[in-house]
Amino acid sequence: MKRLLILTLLTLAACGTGNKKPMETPKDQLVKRLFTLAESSQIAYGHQDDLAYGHAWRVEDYQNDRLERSDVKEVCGQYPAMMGYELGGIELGAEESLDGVPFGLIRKAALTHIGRGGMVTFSWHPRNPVTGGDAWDISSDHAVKAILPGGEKHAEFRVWLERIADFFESLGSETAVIFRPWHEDNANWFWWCKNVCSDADYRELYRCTWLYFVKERRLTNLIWCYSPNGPFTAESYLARYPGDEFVDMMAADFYEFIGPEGLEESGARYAGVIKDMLTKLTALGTEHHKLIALSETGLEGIPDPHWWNEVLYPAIQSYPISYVLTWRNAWDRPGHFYGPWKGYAGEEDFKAFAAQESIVML
Ligand code: BMA
Repeated sequence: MKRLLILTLLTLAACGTGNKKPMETPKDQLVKRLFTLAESSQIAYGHQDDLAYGHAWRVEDYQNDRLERSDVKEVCGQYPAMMGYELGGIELGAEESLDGVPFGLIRKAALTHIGRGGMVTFSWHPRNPVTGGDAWDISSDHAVKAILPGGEKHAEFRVWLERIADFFESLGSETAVIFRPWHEDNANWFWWCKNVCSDADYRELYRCTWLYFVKERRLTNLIWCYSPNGPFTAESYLARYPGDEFVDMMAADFYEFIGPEGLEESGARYAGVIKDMLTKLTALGTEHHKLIALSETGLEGIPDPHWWNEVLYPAIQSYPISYVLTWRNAWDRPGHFYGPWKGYAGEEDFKAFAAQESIVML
């Protein structure tokens, strides 16, 4: 009898909480989904601001709009798997982003896309906290110092963080998204870039943002993406890396610009840099156990009608990146587009790209 009792107790203990697998959180599920893509040589295609506007159109009355229109879908019949949205301006309590998109529309677009089975990544180009200029205002080398703990703008910065954290909270506790703050930091065009902010201050800025969101606000549904600009060496990539505890995804941005040498050469040069970056990201991701991605790329106005299949696809196709995102199709600037749209010269080329074996649409 006593032995039976002991046996029963042991069995119960084995079935107890100690043996239970912890519940998978929405963030765990999204991380798993992105790793699965990468491990199966699949790359999710992403487009910035896809449901909010496109080439020569925009959503006017978002509350009564089902957000079905998409330049990408009009070309290939499918939505992108990933969509990017931009939060610049939210820190000031503004109603609309720096690109004139209401934050209510951004929230609805993100939730609509996720509801359809898609994934969302957020960028943030906040104003310069010292000069009041935009994110590209590099006239002061004091902006980051001023908002760090001990700086004269720190209290104001905490209000900024509070506003952006409120936005993420409003997406709901079941919604996981990628957050990609302080990007292209190794370049020289934002007030948090290398030319106006030391490596140590940059790392503190990123960590400070993470600490506020994760530890103070308990926002645990964000995949933290670190994305400097290309090209880089492993050393220069890591020089400002905030640390494994603060980052889930090691990504990078890089665009093609057509130089005086012409289309073909600039395409080849761009592809060479992309391959070099992705080789390094592959090694870094393996070493640090992180997801990797090409978080922003493109060629403004895509003048090469074969760009998608002859330049972009061969450059990315053999790397384990979870997604590639091309930038926005501005509704009010006809030449400022990085994705396809109905009527653009490379429509057929994009269709073939979306149908490539390694490319995943929604
Ligand atoms: C840039 C341009 C700008 C835009 C900014 C933030 O690359 O597209 O027009 O304001 O991104 O979205």
